[in-house]
Amino acid sequence: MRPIRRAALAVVVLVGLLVANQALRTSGAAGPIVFTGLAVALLCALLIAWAGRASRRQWIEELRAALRGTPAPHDATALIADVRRHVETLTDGVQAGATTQPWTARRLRRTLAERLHGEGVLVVANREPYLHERAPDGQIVVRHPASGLVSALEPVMRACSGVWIGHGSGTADRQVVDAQDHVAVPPGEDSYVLRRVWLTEEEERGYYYGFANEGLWPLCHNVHTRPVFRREDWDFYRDVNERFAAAACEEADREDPIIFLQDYHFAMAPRQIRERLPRATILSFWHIPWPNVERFGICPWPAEILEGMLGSSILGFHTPSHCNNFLDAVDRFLEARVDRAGNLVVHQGLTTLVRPYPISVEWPNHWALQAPPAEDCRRKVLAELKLPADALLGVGVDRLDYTKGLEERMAAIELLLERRPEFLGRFTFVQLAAPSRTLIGTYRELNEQVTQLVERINARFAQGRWRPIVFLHAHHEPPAIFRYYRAADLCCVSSLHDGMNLVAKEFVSAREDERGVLMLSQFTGAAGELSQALLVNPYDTERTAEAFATALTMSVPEQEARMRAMRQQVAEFNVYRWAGRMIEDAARLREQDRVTQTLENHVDRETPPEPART
Ligand code: ADQ
Repeated sequence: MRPIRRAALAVVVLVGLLVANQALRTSGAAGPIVFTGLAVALLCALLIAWAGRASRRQWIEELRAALRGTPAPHDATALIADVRRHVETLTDGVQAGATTQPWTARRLRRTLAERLHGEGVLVVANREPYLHERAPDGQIVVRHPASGLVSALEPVMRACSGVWIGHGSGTADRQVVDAQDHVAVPPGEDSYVLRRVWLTEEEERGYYYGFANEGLWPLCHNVHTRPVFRREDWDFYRDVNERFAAAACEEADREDPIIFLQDYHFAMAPRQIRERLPRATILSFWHIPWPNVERFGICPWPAEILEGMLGSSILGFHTPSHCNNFLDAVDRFLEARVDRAGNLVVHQGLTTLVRPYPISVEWPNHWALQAPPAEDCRRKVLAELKLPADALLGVGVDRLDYTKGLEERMAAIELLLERRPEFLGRFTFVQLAAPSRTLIGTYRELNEQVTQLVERINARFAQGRWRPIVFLHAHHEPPAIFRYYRAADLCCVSSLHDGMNLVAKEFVSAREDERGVLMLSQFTGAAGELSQALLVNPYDTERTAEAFATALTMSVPEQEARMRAMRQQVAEFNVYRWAGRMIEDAARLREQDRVTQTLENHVDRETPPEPART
């Protein structure tokens, strides 16, 4: 094909696809408009492609042949059939997306089967969903890690099947894998495969504790903790990303797999995978906030990180403001085209869709379904804590992390008890705090500070056996956590900055009795969705203390009205919707990619070779 004709075709196809893409993006309920946009765009591309490859004389000959009923040398039937098939797939998807049916595990499975032809998903996440640990009695036990990412993604994998590639960090992890480092999970259900990647202590220190958690984690959270960036950590980070990228490619059984990368541990992996599998559909989700551009510039390798991430086909954040911050960073640090209206970045010929996908919890929550009724949970928890039946109970459930605002929470409880003595001896706050990242000094210091603060407040207000704060510094398995959620009169989330915060949504999902009050920091992504919570600024100790008092004295009808509204919100915007929307977007991208491929293949096949130049 002549270069000029190829270029013209490429432009037309591109325009066609962009029109279709634009129509899809602005779709919502406008199904017919989308359909028309798509059909017109594809038809234009098809006709011009077909017409463009023949000269005028050929065109007339083909027309005459067609009229005579004899097959033309450049019969477009195959092309039309192919394109029609792709248009049908695309419009099926648009119609499926426009349905008002709620998102469930079943619908997610169906979406995968229909839109991605049942292709399994390859998930890459640092944290594994199940750890095998050697217990003191020598038995191997299974543990669920304290991680919002795992809580969200695990139900999605149970629904979708596929392979989860994660760091094998349990003490007995090696004992249970096969020769491919695979183990089927969940134990006893075997819904999907866990592939474990092994890291040396040195690698873990540099990549995980160093670059990811002393560098990127504080960089992305506005919590006034200085990020630490070390050259050797950065080297480990890139190398370990390469290891995970290689593992994902090994697990792929096709040249265009769907690979779903999780979080700030894998900023470099999208491009590393793209280099090995150019046709892969790569989804990346960043589970923490993305900082503003000045803050991001603190990182010594901003361009490398952005380029790594732009290997993704789709890049998801929790909120539009995180997306905008990311686009600002691309604008500042890369030579790239940023299309803000279309949420697109085009960099070195690759297009990445950058969109908000607010994460959530499964609905109904299987831990809530297994938990005893609220009355029983309350009785059991009060008995464990040796509290009377009329005690007022608050709960906090967090990893022990400086972003979660534990000290601010304790300060507000102290002020509450100082100002409102009627709660002395009546209100007990139980803090479940999972040890986290304990190799990092800042986390060990936080542990010290919170422990001392709790001791001081308890010493100040103690009455007989009663203490205002019960600090349970330990990992808790989900059944215990859900028992506390159900037993409590209030749940307090006081993060100083949080991408989403799933504890808030878990609490709501646990309260089918429609009771209990959620106090929620305004600096969480969840605050944008759960407006019926008591929103607090954790830096404002006075108002947070007042909010505790409001929660503890809230009438039952008001609790029910607020909880009902929040339950509706979380039920509808659940984690299946989160995953489903990303999968639908991925399916559209794949179909668009296939249309382009089909047109190119047909044109290349049908075009006679150019005469050799003399
Ligand atoms: P996290 O910072 O881990 O998640 P979050 O979303 O609140 O925060 O999830 C915490 C999870 O750990 C919950 O599932 C909770 O039940 C569990 N957990 C908390 N304390 C525990 C304990 N003591 N023992 C055992 N389990 C405990 C990151 C981001 C968040 C984002 C999620 C998901 O920081 O902003 O919401 O990813 O994207």
